[in-house]
Amino acid sequence: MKRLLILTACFAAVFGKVTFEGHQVLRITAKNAAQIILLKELSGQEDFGLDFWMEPVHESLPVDVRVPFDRLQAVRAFLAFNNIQYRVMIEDVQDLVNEERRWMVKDRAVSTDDFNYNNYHDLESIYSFMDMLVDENKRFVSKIVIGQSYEGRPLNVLKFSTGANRLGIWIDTGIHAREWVTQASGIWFAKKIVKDYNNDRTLKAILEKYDIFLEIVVNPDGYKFTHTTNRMWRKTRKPNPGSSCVGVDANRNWDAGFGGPGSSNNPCYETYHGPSAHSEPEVKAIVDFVKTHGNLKAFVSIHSYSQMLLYPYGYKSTRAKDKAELDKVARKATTALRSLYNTQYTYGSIIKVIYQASGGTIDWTYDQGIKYSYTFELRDTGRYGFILPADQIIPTAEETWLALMAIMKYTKNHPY
Ligand code: BPX
Ligand code: ZN
Repeated sequence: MKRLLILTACFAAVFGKVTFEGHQVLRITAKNAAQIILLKELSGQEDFGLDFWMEPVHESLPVDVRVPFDRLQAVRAFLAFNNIQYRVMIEDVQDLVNEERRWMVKDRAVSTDDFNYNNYHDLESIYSFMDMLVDENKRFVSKIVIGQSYEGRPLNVLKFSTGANRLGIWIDTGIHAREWVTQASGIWFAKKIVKDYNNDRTLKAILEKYDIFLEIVVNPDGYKFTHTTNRMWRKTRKPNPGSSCVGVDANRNWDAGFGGPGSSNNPCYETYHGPSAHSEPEVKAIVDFVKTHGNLKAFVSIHSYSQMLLYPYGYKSTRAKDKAELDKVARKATTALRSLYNTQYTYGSIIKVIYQASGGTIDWTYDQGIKYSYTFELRDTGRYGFILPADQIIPTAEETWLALMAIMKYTKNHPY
């Protein structure tokens, strides 16, 4: 029976879509450091087939893990034997994935006005959205191709600009493929900017001093793969020589404490840092853009989930030089965010609020001199995790926009 299940899983992986029938997401709450050590041992067994959505780090943070059907009994027994508490967050992952797919109809939008913002879209639809938006707003919006993904897809950045020689604000979504609410929010932000530019005085004032650069799909190969093959893909899609495991964690690939704690040198891990800093073309393209531009003043990189607003550092416990100011702006931003739907965010430095993580995006941008470097972890806090229902896309984007506006407005008033 077990052999049959493994065979079925391999078949799905090679010949079609990976399915998650009977997979559960468990939320494990460790009582003490000893239990965390036990959970780390479990997560270190890469061939055991568990997918940690939230890694074990410290007993103050819950651990979320997707457990394949044929591993459930063993995991439950392990937890029970060690007296570790847990509850089932998602009864059947495939049910949620099916529900998500039922909503996703093929797009036939011919303009950005009839685009369905309250839905998830495949890569082609997102790319065609960008082209429509540029076509409709030729003087204000343009598309820059900053490079090519490993599989040869264009890395598109939308540029919102009302004049020459401006300072810059960068926003990106979708560096991790499976964090679908981020790409969907990125689409909504793009439309919001063109809609509000003429009505919102604050946004107008921001755009009089700054260009906004928005990369909606930082990791297009991974995003494509989450649609065609494996909804739970996180990394890039570059093969790793000498390993059958594919991809690099693009949020461990930056030259900021590269290869240090909180990243893995095992290509089969979700936090694999890659063979060298900036080895991934998707990361290198942004690195080149940041250096060539030379005048970005804010850099916001958006992930999900956990409802957090984070600032440097992640790779070291040293306080950022501007910690007090970064903290103040984070408070303003999360307060603005909460004002809409009462969504609660925590904020602070990466290493304090989540965990030590080396080679992360905003540690690098901060060390390049971009003071207002932030990472968001959008909704939710784990009820649905990466499979956030589509009816939460617009509310998530709306509330996040208030936080982004707070950061951009502060940046406008404090460019140095
Ligand atoms: C965010 C910024 C810098 C370093 C780490 C993070 C947390 C982020 C990650 O581990 O890369 C968490 C996430 O968005 O990937 C969600 N997750 O844990 O899967
Ligand atoms: Zn992420």
